[in-house]
Amino acid sequence: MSESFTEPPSERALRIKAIESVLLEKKILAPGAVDEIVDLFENQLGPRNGAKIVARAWTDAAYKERLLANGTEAILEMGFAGLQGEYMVVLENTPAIHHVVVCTLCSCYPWPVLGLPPNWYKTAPYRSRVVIEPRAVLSEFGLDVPDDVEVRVYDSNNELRYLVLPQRPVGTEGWSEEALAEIVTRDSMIGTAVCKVPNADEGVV
Ligand SMILES: [Co+2]
Repeated sequence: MSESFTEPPSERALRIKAIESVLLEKKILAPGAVDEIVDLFENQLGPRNGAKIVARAWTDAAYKERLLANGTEAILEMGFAGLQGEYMVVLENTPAIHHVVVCTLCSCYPWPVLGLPPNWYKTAPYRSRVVIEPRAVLSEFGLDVPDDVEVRVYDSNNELRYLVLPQRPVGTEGWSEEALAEIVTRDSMIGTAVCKVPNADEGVV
């Protein structure tokens, strides 16, 4: 919690803060509004759409088939489409293959299903390193992919955006679609995490 342990903000962050301060001072912006909007798009609204897609695919085999055959159409079927999601391809993670998504050129990201990209997704180290040493990068995210699982890196671009369909965790048999959607995280749909049953690891500590 101590301020003294936090990194100094980046130049861009400082610039944004400065703009925010001016807008607040001129009473154009309500205090906290920017943080709320960013949080809404980055963590709440955006990835919740993708989570609904994943939960549906986990519980409806026919839907999953359509989703993998034509991501754009099947995602539209759930009501999600638009800017930065005009052409979608869904990559299914299996016990043998783990997919992870990047945009090596800039920060292409499927807005209609994931919202705004997290900051790390836009950084040069992630964009370059995940292609060269995906296992090492995933490990830094806390995800150690077993050696017998193949890691495939997909590079997004202007025309094409990817959504990872994570594996359904063991122990979720009989769960409702709504309950399943709750455990689908943003990072699991980028491929830098896997879905877990909450508290499944606890008790070991
Ligand atoms: Co891009």
